[in-house]
Amino acid sequence: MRVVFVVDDEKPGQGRLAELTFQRLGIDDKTVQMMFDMFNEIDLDGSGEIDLEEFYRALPYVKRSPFSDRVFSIMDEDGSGEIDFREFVVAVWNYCTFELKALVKFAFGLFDLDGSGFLEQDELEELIKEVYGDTYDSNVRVQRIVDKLYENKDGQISFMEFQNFNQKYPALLYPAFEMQQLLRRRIYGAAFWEKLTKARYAHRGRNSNIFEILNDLTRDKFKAQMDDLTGGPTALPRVGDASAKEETKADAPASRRHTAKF
Ligand SMILES: [Ca+2]
Ligand SMILES: [Ca+2]
Ligand SMILES: [Ca+2]
Repeated sequence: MRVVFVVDDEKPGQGRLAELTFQRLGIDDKTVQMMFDMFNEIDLDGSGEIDLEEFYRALPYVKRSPFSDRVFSIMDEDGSGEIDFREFVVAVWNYCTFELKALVKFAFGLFDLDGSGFLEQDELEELIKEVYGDTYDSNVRVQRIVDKLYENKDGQISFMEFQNFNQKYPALLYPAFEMQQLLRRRIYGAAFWEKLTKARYAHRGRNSNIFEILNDLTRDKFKAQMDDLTGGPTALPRVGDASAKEETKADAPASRRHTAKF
């Protein structure tokens, strides 16, 4: 049975903050519903959030690794350990509206695990293993690309080098593009996302990242705005209790994410 999405502050990621976020991203009701259907499909136990186990079940071709755990934690914006509906929509929108260069930058940022601004050899190997999985060692074409990437390098690759390399050898990140295409097709079709992608970069500029777009729509800022409006603290739904201690803990991963390169 299809569950219709209704704004409900009692449910994590389905309250007013979610509604405002979807509006900001230019996602109409029909698309929200489509993403809600997908979200409910992944949320096997019907808890209203996606946990790590459900995440991996939804992606049976992904083998669990530090990298895929990192993808999950990036989606889990408030660090609650589960992905609520708002976090899900933001992540899907962000990924599906990346233009080529932004997708390359996203991949670069994901694998620059120590945040040095460069991909060191171990990070690069991790990237290739993750993107190509177990077939990496036996994939002659990928091996050749990797050898090329290491040629004349000082053991670290800057974003510029990485980007230039991708232009010459798009096969390196092909699986990442393919995943974007699959996701786009599954949700609303490629044409729809092409339109949103154009709108994203036309309205917000080439360097806009998701944090700038939603800058005043973070959980804490939204809460402060609502407090101003209502003259008192607003109870926002969150997992567990909203004690001050948990607030600090939950905020840590989010602020760390701002330093990641998207
Ligand atoms: Ca669940
Ligand atoms: Ca969460
Ligand atoms: Ca690095």
